[in-house]
Amino acid sequence: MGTNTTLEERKFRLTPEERASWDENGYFVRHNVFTEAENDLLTQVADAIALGKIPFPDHRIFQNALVRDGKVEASGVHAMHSIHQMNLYSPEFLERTRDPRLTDPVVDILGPDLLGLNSLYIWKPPKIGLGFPWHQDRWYTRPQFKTETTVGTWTAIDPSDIENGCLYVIPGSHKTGILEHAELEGSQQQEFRQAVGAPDEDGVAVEVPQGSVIFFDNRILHKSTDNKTKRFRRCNVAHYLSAKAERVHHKNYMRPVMWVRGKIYPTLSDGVYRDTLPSAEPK
Ligand SMILES: O=C(O)CCC(=O)C(=O)O
Repeated sequence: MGTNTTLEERKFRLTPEERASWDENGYFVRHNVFTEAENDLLTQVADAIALGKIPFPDHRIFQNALVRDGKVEASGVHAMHSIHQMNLYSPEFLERTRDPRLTDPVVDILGPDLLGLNSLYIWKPPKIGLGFPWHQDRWYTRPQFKTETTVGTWTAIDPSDIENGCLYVIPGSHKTGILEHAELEGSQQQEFRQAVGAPDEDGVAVEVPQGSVIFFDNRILHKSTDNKTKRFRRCNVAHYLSAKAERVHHKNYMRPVMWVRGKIYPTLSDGVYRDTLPSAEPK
């Protein structure tokens, strides 16, 4: 599928109802966006990486914390938690990140020139898959890019419900600022910190069938719960940034960004991966 459609050609643009939900709540949901076969392709790639059949940098692969800490025994994909930066190394994930079914609506929010920030595959395996604490993704990118917001897309690879650990959001929390985020305690996935003072009672479960996409403002408070079922709860999360955002240089780490569609501007041209998959990351 083409990735550089003109503004007029954008078949998957926002509807007025989605725009209203975006402005008011900070998210909206689209159903039947991807077929099971399309999502199976992503699962095959992710599973092959997890099983060591496709090379991938170790530091981007995370095991389930209970397995990692020796609290439960599990192997293969049942022992997995997530992989980060899939679109830097996998053509299949890069194509998904550039798919207009994800990017057309994002253009209405961020403008025509888009970069990809992170692309994750999350397994949340049966019985041991752990939830994520309340957090705001923007808390992580705020020191690195000058821009109002970034946009996340959360694609359900499996049906996602309260029992297997669906996403929860606090509608409207994208308007109330970025909270402090504190370290987690105990045996949990350590990749996310916890937003301090998030009002748990305001959380709304966003249950979705396979193939649905949740588009969310990266300032929205969101979390997910543990998987208590015998089913997997897998998803692909792709984040987008306006190419007009300015990079704040950090001496130790530059978050890699990937060209998605439209133009690249000098403020960010530094370290943007464009047409080919890189073999190494910028220093
Ligand atoms: O998929 C989940 O359970 C949570 C993912 C999430 O919160 C994130 O990627 O920011």
